[in-house]
Amino acid sequence: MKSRAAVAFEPRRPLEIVELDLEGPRAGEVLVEIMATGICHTDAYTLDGLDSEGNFPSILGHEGAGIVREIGAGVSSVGPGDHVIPLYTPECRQCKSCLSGKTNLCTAIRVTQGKGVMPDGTSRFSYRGRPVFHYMGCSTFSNFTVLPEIAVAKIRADAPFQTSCYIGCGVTTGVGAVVNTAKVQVGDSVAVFGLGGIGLNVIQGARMAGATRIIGIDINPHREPWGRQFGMTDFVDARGKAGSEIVAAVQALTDGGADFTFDCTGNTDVMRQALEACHRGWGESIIIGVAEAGREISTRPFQLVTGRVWRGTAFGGARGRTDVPKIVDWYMDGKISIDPMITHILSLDEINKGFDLMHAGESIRSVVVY
Ligand code: NAD
Ligand code: AHE
Ligand code: ZN
Repeated sequence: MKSRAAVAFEPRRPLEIVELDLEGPRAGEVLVEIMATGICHTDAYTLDGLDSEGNFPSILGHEGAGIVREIGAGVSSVGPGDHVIPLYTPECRQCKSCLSGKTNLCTAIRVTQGKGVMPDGTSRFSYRGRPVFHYMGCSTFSNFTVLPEIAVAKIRADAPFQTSCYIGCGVTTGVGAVVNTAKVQVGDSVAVFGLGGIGLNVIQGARMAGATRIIGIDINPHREPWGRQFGMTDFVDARGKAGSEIVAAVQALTDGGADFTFDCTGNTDVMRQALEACHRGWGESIIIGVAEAGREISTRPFQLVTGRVWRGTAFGGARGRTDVPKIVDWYMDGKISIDPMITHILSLDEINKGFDLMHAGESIRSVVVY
């Protein structure tokens, strides 16, 4: 069949909207009509050539929602007409990681996913007879995509696509980092570095968990009202400040350091600030941001010797097929808010504008509606 898609032919070039060929689902796979997709900073990072797993030409996008249109042999957990969210972190419920109960990082298809192909090693997408790579196992910048059955979460049919797509990455990552990874408790203090599409969800997760002091740090002063809207109690304007000044500002607001800090920037210098801004003896700093290939984190070992913990989280520690439908319920029940964060609705033809808005700091989330 044919599908309209925004193709990343080369790094650092605008996406091109083309009609390409899409093969139907093979055994264990499903064909999904994507109804809406968010644009996450990780898409921009890969398009900018900063991803060590970046494959080109490829169809980016990993924050979608859509409808199953066809299933391959042996598929039993979803059927045509079901509403689903694609999962870049699948949940096979059979691999060592899934069975461990200790992680959401299912390993069933991770190797082929990183190579931009389906689990059988081939791509379903082609353009003018040449294969085009999948991306993060999702490729939601195509109107139709093929996904492994274990990489779709079935969600309720009354959830709007153009907002619930954000649960496919940003919402789950931010809220999940608080509730699943950090396990923030009532009365804790939290500092969030970077108040974009992820950081604001960390803030709303912290408010939901009952954190009393929620500090936001950003180099974009326009993010202050955004943070306050979702529960931030204090703002540190990081413009022109040295890392040590930012750490001192958080320490001053928290009697020595926050119980939990979160990096939502992908900047390794900020990751260090976040670690050093958490409390001596028990503070935990959670890395959410994805840093460009070749970058490394560093700090004095003394920071860890004195009891700070450095951790990371992917997809907010969420087990996709199990947890995503619950997060959709939280949204539909008004426990978490999404609508105000969708600042721009675009057509597929306008998708490059979404990247421009992100880089200019003008959007929280742009969503392409097909
Ligand atoms: P975004 O562009 O919407 O937001 C980034 C924010 O960080 C902006 O508000 C920006 O002004 C701020 N910022 C930039 N440099 C800063 C600095 N030096 N100090 C303080 N603030 C600074 O991006 P996003 O979509 O929120 O994504 C944030 C990061 O999270 C990216 O690195 C993305 O790749 C990553 N991410 C990780 C996961 C995961 O599962 N671990 C999931 C989604 C996104
Ligand atoms: N390909 C990158 C890894 C990027 C990365 O860490 N991705 C996150 C999701 S970001 C969503 O916006 C993730 O899920 N990580 C776990 C995993 O298995 O990739 C690189 O550095 O090579
Ligand atoms: Zn993402």
